[in-house]
Amino acid sequence: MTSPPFPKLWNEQRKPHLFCPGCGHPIVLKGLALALEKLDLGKKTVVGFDIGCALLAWDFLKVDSFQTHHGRTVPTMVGLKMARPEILAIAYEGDGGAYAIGLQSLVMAAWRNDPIVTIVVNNSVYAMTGGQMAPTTLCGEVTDSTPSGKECEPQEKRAFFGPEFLSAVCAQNAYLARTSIRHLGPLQQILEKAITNTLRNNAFSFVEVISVCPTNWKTDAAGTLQMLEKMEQTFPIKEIKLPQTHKTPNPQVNPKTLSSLTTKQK
Ligand SMILES: Cc1ncc(C[n+]2csc(CCOP(=O)(O)OP(=O)(O)O)c2C)c(N)n1
Ligand code: SF4
Repeated sequence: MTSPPFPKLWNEQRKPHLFCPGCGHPIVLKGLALALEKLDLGKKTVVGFDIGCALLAWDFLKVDSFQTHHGRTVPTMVGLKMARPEILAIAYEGDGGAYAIGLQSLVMAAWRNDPIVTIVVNNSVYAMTGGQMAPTTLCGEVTDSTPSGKECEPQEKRAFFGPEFLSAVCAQNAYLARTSIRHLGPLQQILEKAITNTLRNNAFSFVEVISVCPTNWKTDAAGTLQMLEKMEQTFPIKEIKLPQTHKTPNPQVNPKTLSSLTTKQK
């Protein structure tokens, strides 16, 4: 029997992990670990985990980590990157933290082209606090604070599209994409591309990952997949902005690895 291909950055001593069964976070974290391992960046990386279910990941991987106030992981990681330019700074947060309480910080980081990678795990609700409506809640979705389903009239009340919104203010060499937990391969590739862009071009990179929260959605396995499909139909799974740059590559990253990166999304 072969053992499952767990990344070397997997912190086995801290397993079983703290997420609920069926949660999407461990898939995102596995994709991140595989991406860091492939680019050989484990020792250079610091991840800021926001308050929300993301906080349960603080010792999930063998990388240095920070715990920040809700919605404040982006400015914290920008500050760390300014103090320690040699590191790879990653901000990891939920859609509530990113698009509600932390939106101002996120917009300004994109506007200033701060050289950090931001990963937003979009599960359509404020999960840790019991499943209240978030900016990403779908039209008609029942949450703790929308018991009759979220109303979307007028249409400006519809779900918030994070990467599309940021594309209006970000710099030419920024990278913005949306992917899903459905396929680990493309998820890992998109994360590699974001990390590479930030290191090579000293630029802002942003990945939203469509995820699941069976606990707050109150879904079984089939219901969770159904809701994931609805999310993927609402939020386009694609690269939203590719970097346009002719800058010299940063020697921190092996050029062979860079040229082998593909961007195919299923
Ligand atoms: C400054 C501040 N405001 C509010 C809270 C309460 N709070 C903790 S987690 C959370 C919601 C998190 O939702 P999200 O960012 O979507 O992450 P998820 O739990 O869904 O992964 C809130 C409002 C807090 N901890 N700190
Ligand atoms: S509440 Fe939802 S997002 Fe949080 S750990 Fe459980 S399944 Fe995951």
